Amino acid sequence: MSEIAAPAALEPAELERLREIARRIRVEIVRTVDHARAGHLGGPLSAADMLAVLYFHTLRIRPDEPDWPDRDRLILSKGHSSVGLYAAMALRGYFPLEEMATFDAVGSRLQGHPDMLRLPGLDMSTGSLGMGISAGVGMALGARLGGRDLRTYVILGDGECQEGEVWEAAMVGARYRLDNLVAIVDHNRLQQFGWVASAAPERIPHPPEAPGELVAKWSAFGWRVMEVDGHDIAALVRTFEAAARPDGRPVAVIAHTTKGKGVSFMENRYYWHTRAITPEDFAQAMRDLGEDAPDAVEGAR
Ligand SMILES: Cc1ncc(C[n+]2csc(CCOP(=O)(O)OP(=O)(O)O)c2C)c(N)n1
Repeated sequence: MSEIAAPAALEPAELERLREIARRIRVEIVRTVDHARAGHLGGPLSAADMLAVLYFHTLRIRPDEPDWPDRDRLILSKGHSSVGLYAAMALRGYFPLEEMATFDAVGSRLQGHPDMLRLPGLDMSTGSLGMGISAGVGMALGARLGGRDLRTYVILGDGECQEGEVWEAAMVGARYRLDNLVAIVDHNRLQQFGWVASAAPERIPHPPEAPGELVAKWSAFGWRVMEVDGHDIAALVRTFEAAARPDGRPVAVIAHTTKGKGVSFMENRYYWHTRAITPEDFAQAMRDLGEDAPDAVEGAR
């Protein structure tokens, strides 16, 4: 019922480059949330690899011309993971990396949830879960009607897929055969307070999702479904390449991920969805991510 993209050659140097970018995105996520003393961690960390591949390999974009009409569109529908999106955008050159220090501050362009009216390069304001995919359907339909060959990518959370609006949009996307639309589900099996199944032994407030349920649902709604290890850079590259070959159906990429990926004590812990970081946590996180942090413990705040 789902596809797995066939292996394709990816230059070792390109693979290394993308891995390093994903690592740097994770470092920026932790550093920024620590500095702001607020923000989400688990969700952005789980999406870091897909953001690296999208922004540095897949998307047709011009960071110095953010309004370029033919750019691919990217909507982070799970807008609470904005800090990961900002890290990818800063590293890609949309704005200076130093600006990350303003994250979540009053007046900053980098709000806790993405605000397209403030930050050039954002295609959609998000934060209220469930809405991004509807906007993506509109953008994909608009692109087709306008004769533009751009693609629209929407990143959703798996918890977000509990929102009814997601499935209204899924119906419409299939109805209009929007094969220029790719929904990427960050399937980390956790949300704000737990869920689902074995990954959350501490707390399971919702009924466990059956294995393969998301695959079955998107398929039932008429979408072409692909599955991928959401932390395997090479697999993400070839999955997005395969997703770009149109066959008359919108594509749902179910990316199997780990919430908090890359920071040992955050992985698979729902309570790291959002939480303040202690100096000890920060030092450990930097070590986990391959950064030296002796100064940061003392000087971070
Ligand atoms: C409509 C709506 N309801 C509730 C929230 C609060 N909220 C923010 S993140 C989150 C959990 C999201 O879980 P998931 O979609 O799985 O994202 P991830 O695990 O990748 O962070 C919730 C309930 C929200 N932002 N929007």
